[in-house]
Amino acid sequence: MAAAIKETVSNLVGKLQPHAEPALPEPSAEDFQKLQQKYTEAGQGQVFAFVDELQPTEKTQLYHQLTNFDPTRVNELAEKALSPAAAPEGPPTLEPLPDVALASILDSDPKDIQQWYDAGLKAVSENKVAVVLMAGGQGTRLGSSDPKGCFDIGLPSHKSLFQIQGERIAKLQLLAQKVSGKEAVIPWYVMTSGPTRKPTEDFFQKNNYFGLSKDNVIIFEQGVLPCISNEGKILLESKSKAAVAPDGNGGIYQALVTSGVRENMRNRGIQHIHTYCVDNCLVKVADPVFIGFAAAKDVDIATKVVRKRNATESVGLILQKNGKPDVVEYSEIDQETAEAKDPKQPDVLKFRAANIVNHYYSFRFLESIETWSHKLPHHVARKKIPCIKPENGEAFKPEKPNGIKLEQFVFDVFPLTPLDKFASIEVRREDEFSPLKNAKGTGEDDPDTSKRDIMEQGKRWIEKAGGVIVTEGQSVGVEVSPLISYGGEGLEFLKGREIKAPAAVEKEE
Ligand code: UD2
Repeated sequence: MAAAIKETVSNLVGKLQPHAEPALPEPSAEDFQKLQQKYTEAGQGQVFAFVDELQPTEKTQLYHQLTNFDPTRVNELAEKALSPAAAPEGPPTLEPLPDVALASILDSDPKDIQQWYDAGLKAVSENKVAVVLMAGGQGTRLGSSDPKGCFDIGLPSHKSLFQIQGERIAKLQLLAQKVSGKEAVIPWYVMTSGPTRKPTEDFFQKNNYFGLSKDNVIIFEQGVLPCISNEGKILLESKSKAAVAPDGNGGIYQALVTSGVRENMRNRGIQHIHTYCVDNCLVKVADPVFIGFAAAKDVDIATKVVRKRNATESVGLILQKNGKPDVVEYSEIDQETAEAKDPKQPDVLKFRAANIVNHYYSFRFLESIETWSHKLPHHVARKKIPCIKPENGEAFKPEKPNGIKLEQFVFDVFPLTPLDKFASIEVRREDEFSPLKNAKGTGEDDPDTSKRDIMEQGKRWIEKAGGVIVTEGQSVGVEVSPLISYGGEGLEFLKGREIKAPAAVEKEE
């Protein structure tokens, strides 16, 4: 009797409590039992260890979360992750990319670059270009709890990374409009993860989408994967919730399909997609040169690289693995390969094409996602995962890694492309790559280096246009708003003018 009363009261209380999310439909006892049996048979029954203590709404939440995973698949991934089989064919052969797949802005004919730019801008003016921003990562190394795109790197304008990127899109739309005489739209698809979705949506709304039309800024969410103990068991975050983590930036492919973003692109007639990393303050969003370069080569995938700073820089390496284009991530490269020297130039690294998370896809390639996305490997990150102890439900905050997070990498799709449908192009680091990875004061890839690189770029642009920078004190250059110049163009009005640095050029006088 008491249990019945308790059930009735909790049901009533359950209905009275405000729901942040729309109430999930309560599963039937039979459906719940079926799910519990599926997990138990897969040896993952521990996720139901405390189900008898749960309120009906908690049981419903647990049910709906767990129906998203296949415990048998989780076991396969855990098995592969915890006891990886040695590659039957032995260690892979690694070689730098062949010249046929490696162009470089540094030594390209300026006429070619201008042709690529014109073709790319034309594609933008015909509304064929879209942008996907990967913003689901959590800025743990940066020490900020906000999504990285919200970060203020300390520019005179105090613009966030999201605002800088949004204004570059706005400016490029205007440049394209000048070409075609009609409105150009570059849809901006922003991929978030569980932890970054709401704060990102709030930030975009608060900033009125940085002047873009909200119809063309679509925020979507990537998937999650369960966190797994070192014994291969799904960990519980609480008695009614499995511990989960974003499925890596390689989760983008499934997310493009399940979120309806790919369909939205199809309906808009998109043909070219630029995908990039949120923390690179110099990123040329929807870069017309890059779009024109990839379109001219008619490739399915293209990627920008910069010269690796040194053997230990935390970047993936674009190379040829067993004859296919591929990337070896910094967390998985052996020291010998990282330090190997070019036989023809002994003081240059043999593997020096650094990945900068700056990729191009043809839309036709994204139409084939369902045929290969399930083949992408999962990478293992050994982490300290707060959870509850399965034996007694006590909270456990580990001092050392107590389990693994599985994530997919966006570039693992590269080997699925034949070399003649793949291209990479080397760009200047000082013009295109300054990642924000570390907390202030680290001295490398931190807010101060981001600010320095933007201000110095503005200084170079102004001096190239004939402006004169008058330095006061320890100037670090000039911030040129993206709304004034996308890539250094249109600054002729500064010819012969003196600009006291540090400063911000926000409007055309
Ligand atoms: C990334 C690259 C690395 C190198 C380095 C340079 C990958 C897998 N690795 O390493 O090769 O280029 O950057 O900056 O790309 N993200 C998501 N969802 C996730 C995880 C990450 O959207 O679940 C996004 C994240 O918001 C960022 C980008 O992917 O925009 C790269 O993530 P990161 O900065 O955590 O990657 P990092 O620095 O380990």
